[in-house]
Amino acid sequence: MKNALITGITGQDGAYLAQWLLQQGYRVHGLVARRSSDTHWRLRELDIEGDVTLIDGDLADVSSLTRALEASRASEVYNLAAQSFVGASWSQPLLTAQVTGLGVANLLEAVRQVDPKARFYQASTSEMFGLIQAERQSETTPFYPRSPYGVAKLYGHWLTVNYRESFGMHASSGILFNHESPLRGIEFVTRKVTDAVARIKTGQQKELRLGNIDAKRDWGFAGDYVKAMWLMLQQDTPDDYVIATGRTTTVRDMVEIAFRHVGLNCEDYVVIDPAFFRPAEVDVLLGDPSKAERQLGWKAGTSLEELICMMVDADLRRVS
Ligand code: NAP
Ligand code: F7E
Repeated sequence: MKNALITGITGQDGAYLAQWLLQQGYRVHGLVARRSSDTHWRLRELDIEGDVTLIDGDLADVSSLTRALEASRASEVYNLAAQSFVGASWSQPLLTAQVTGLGVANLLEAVRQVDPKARFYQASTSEMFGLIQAERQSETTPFYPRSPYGVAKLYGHWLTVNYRESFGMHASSGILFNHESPLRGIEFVTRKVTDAVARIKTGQQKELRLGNIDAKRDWGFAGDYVKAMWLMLQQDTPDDYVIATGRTTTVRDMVEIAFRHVGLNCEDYVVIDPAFFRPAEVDVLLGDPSKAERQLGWKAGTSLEELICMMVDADLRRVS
C-alpha cells in the first residue's frame, strides 16, 4: 500500500485528491494547519474524514514538514496548500509570499532531506500567465504574473523545476487553470454566484454584487483536475503540464448560466460594485492542454454548463 501526503487536504482540491487516492488504494495523510475553528467540512461532505490521517503542521514551519514526512513515510507528496485567493494577495502580500512561495522551498527541502526519492507535485497556476503573451497558453508560453499571488506561485514553480534539474528529484508542476466544484471556497466568483443564485431563488438574498464581469476564464471541474495531478506522479519522468479545458467564457456568461438554471434573469439581480475590482486584472485565460492529452491521456470531462448547474444544485440543497 502506497503512502501519500497532501498539504492543503482541507481545501477544495485536497479533499477531491484524498478521495481519489483512497479509491486507488493509498494510505492518505494530510497536513492540517491549526485554525481556531473547524475546517474539515469538505472531508465530511465527501464522507472521507475518518479514512485519512491528519497531521498538524504549517507550510511556513519546516520542522513540522519534516515531521509530517517522517510520520507519513509518503512516497508521493502533493503540495496543494497555499494562500490561494488572488484578491487577498494584495492585502496580505507578505503572508502570500511566505506560504504560497517560500512554503514550496520549505517542503522541497524537507523532502530532499527525508526521502529525496519521493515524488513531488507542485500546484502551479494559470495566474502565472497573467498578462497573456500568447492567445492560448501552453507549457512554453512566457509568464507575466499580475498579482502577489501569481508572483509567489511563479517562485514555487521555478523552484520545483530547479530542484528537478539540480537534484534529480521527481518533481512535477501542474499549471492548472481555474477549476471549481460544489466544494469551492465562497470567495471565488463561481461559488459566490451559485450560492447567491440559490439564496435569491429561495428569497434569502436580494442582489449579487460583482466586480469585473468582462474577465474571461477557462473553467473546469476540480474532480477531473485532481486525476491529472496523480497521473503526473505516475509518469517515469517528471515534467510540467498545462491542465485546462481549452474553452474560455466571460464571468458575465457564467453568471447567466447560473441564473438561467433556476429560471431567473441575471440582469434583475446583478449590481456592479467597484469594491470587487482588482488593482491589476488578468483579463483572459485560455489553456492549451494538448500535452496533457498526449502524454498523460488526460482530458477535461465536464462542461461549464454541467459544472455550474452542479454547483447551483448543491447550493440549493445547502440553503433549503
Ligand atoms: P483552497 O481551497 O484555498 O485550499 C488551500 C489549502 O491550503 C487549505 O487546506 C488551507 O487550509 C491550506 N493552507 C493555507 N495556508 C496554509 C499553511 N500556512 N500551512 C498549511 N496549509 C495551509 O485551494 P484549492 O482551490 O484547493 O487549490 C489547491 C492548490 O492549487 C492551491 O495551491 C492553489 O493555489 C492552487 N491552484 C488552484 C486553482 C483553482 O482554480 N482552484 C488553480 C490553479 C492552482 P485551511 O483550510 O485551514 O485554510
Ligand atoms: O476570479 C472576476 C475576478 O477569484 C475570477 C484561484 O483558484 O484561479 C483562481 O483565481 C475572475 C477574476 O479566481 C468578482 O476579477 C468579478 O477576473 O474566482 P476568482 P481567480 O482570481 O481567477 C486561479 C487559476 C488560481 O490559481 C487561484 O488560486 O472573476 N470577478 N467579480 C470576481 N472575482 C471574485 N472572487 N469576486 C467577485 O465578486
